[in-house]
Order: sequence, then structure tokens, then C-alpha cells
Amino acid sequence: MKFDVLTLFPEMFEAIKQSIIGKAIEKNIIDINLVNIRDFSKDKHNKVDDTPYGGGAGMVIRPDVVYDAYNSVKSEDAKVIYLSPQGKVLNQNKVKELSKEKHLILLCGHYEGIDQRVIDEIVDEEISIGDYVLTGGELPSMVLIDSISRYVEGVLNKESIIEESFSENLLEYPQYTRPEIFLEKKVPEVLLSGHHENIRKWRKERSLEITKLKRPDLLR
Ligand code: 4F9
Repeated sequence: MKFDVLTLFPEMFEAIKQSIIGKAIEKNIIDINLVNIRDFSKDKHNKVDDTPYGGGAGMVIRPDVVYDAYNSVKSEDAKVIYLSPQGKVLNQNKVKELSKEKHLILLCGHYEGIDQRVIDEIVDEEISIGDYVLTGGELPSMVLIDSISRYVEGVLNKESIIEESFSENLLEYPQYTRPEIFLEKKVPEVLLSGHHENIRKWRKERSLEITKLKRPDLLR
């Protein structure tokens, strides 16, 4: 899976090159190519934005600069996603769907936004990660890369994937590790029993119970 990220702040993406995603990058299972929109500026001061037509506060990113950044990475089968509060709110079904793509181009806005003409020209899908406003699309892009990469073959170990499909649309059951007694609290007996079928049933029950209590909307 190839991700091209069009951003004014490529340094922010150091955060996603860690842990499981970092390993997947090393193994060449996923590729994250950071494209600095500023590299496509047309003037000697590297300016990428200008004041909004019609007036108002803030600056707007110029369409020509974004278009040239896009043209430097586009491919026949690329899907272009703009991270924006105006997009459809991301959920696990959308994540799974997007994980089947080969090439995603993620466009990150900043300031007051990006000139609408280039959005209309290049964007296939607008996605929000929730109903709140951020300072830019970089964190939402990283959320998208992280959640999608989990579904790419070879990124997670097999057990984690089976575990997930088993408990689909439910919250996770509680986990315990050593010590067996902590602040006078014992680990649930069934988990020490070695009885795999009973453990499986207990975990499913806890998942259902926790989902009913904390997120009944997930059960519908
Ligand atoms: C993008 C917020 C996606 C939520 C981008 C300011 C954003 C956002 N989901 N807020 N720029």
C-alpha cells in the first residue's frame, strides 16, 4: 500500500513512523511518501497561501501549488482523500474498504483552507475523523494511515486479525497479566484455568456486557 501525503508540515509525520507502522515501513509492506506542498511554490519566498477573495481572516492555500504537488505523485489508480470536517465521519467499515486500495493520496489542509477549485478538481472523497476542528489535516491523515495499515497483509500478526474478526462491532474484553494479585485484586479465575472454550465464552460475554454498558449504539 502506497500513501502519498500532501502537507505543509511533513515533520509531523515522524510520529507515525514508530512501532508497528515503523516495522511495516521497514518491511516495505507500506510506503509513506511525504510531499511538502511548499516545494511547489511559484515564488522566491516559497509562499503557498494568499488572502481570501471577498475578505475575511486568515490565509487560503493557492490551488496551483496544490495541483502541482498532486501532479508530482498522481497515478492511474490513485484515490485522493481530503481530510476535512466537511467529510463523512470515518468508521471501521470505511477503514476496511479503503484498505483494499493500492494507492492513496492524502491532502492535508491548514490555515483557513484550500482554494475550492483544486479540491473540486482532484479530490475523490472527503473524510472527517470526528466533529471537532483541528489546526490541520495532518493528525487526521495519520489516523487514517494507522487504521488502514492494520488491514494490510503482513502488518499485524495473524492472531490479532482473527481476534478482531471474532469480536467485530464489539468493544474489547478486559485484559490481565502478572502479578496474579495486585492491590488485593485477583485475576478472574477462568483465565488461569487453561480451559480455552470457557475462556473464549467468558471473553465474548464481557465484550457484550461492556459494549451494552459503554457503547449501546454499537449494538443497534
Ligand atoms: C479534518 C478535523 C478531519 C476533523 C482539518 C481542521 C479536520 C480538520 N477531521 N480540522 N483542518
